[in-house]
Amino acid sequence: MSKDVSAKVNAFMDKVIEKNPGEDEFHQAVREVAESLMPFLEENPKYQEAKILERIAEPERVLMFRVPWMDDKGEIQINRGYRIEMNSAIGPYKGGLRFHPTVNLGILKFLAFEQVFKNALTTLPMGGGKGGADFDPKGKSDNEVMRFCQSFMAELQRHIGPDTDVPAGDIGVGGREIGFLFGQYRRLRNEFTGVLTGKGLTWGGSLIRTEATGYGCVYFVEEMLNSKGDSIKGKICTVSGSGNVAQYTVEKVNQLGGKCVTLSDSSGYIYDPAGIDAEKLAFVMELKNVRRGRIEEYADKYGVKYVNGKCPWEIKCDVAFPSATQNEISEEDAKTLVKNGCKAVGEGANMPTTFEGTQVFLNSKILFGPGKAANAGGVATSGLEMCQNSMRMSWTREEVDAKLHGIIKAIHSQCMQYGREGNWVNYVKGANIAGFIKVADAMLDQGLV
Ligand code: NDP
Ligand code: 2IT
Repeated sequence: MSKDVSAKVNAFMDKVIEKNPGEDEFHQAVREVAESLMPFLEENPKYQEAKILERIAEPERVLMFRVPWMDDKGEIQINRGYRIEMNSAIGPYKGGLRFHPTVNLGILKFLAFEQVFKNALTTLPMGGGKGGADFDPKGKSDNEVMRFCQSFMAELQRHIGPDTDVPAGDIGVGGREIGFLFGQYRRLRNEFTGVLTGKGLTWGGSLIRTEATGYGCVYFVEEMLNSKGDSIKGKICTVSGSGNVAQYTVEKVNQLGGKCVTLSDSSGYIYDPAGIDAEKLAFVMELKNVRRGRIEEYADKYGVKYVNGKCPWEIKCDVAFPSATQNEISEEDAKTLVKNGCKAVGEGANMPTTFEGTQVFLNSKILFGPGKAANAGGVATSGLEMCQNSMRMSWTREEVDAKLHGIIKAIHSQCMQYGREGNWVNYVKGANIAGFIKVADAMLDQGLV
């Protein structure tokens, strides 16, 4: 980047930081996009004159609210709920809800900002939003989770709707939570609509939505590898996390003939050099989705290594699938992965690589699929769920999977179109520019909004 362009990024970021103090993850996400976009904006002054980037970095609306609920002991608990309605230029706000004790305004703003670009890439008409609460579902009974969800929705319901804002799951919000949230919305509003996605199959959910983020991420990596005449088949893969995204990443890698050798949770990781096959994956699903236990149990059950307090990036692999949380791959981790011969990274999680780690991947010119492209299969299938709800129809598993696969291919092509640099593709730049153009053009068309 020229000195002049770099000075423009810094000047823009100084203002963002001044206006949003202490929101480190938000600054990080905006900086990555600004760095990709600035040279493009220099060549396309219409976007600069209309201050589109400055407008996109400012949420349309931020909601923060009290969530009081009563625990099983009869004690009153108070959490903080949020919904960031970031951008609705191309469709209703759309994005997940995260329930995790680390949730704060800056984290949700980074996630909502990423979501705007990601949703634009899906080719579907969805704006960007994100929400959640600093509630920790770990160790809570089903009844406590239900009472929390009901209180959360008692406030959120007045701000959302099938044509306004359509939340879904994210960390700590899966099928159980979406059920409690939907039940409360339906009761308070006396309407049965597609106001949430990730619903159960008997009450408006879509086939493949549960699998979609993991499947989509593997499809995206397969596209990147195919573009180099290679494929997942025979590849050793490291996966972090052991929740929704990680589980279905392992399932799809297995189907395509690769081998996943790690999984993790916030306590540590397991290393199974023989590979996490279908039977072991079924154990993980029962452990994590039903018993809600720790991944360490896998090591006990299958007699493999468990490493406490670390992420799996020291394990040699061909492909890495970070699928737990933000900033889980440091600069050092990225260097280790590249040194050990890692050829491709598919970001199942949102912004799992630090800013410095991303530079390592880009400089080494490996195939690096950033979250807003690689994990867009989840929200894309949410878009397909909305579509089925509007039609009051449902598609078969094969139909939804084929549409998901087509969308991932389209995202990959958009990244190639805008990210090609010689015979290498900078997918970060490609995803940022392609996502930006769609939203920016809609904003230009719609006047000063
Ligand atoms: P889940 O809650 O199902 O699983 C999260 C996993 O990540 C768990 O294994 C959890 O471990 C681990 N984890 C969470 N927070 C931390 C942390 N602070 N440090 C270390 N490990 C952590 O969530 P998902 O699988 O749905 O989400 C994973 C990632 O994928 C997130 O970044 C999310 O934003 C992203 N994503 C999710 C989509 C979806 O459709 N669900 C779509 C696109 C992206 P533990 O059990 O110990 O907390
Ligand atoms: O980060 C994400 O894209 C999600 N958590 C899924 C959002 C959605 O609306 O399905």
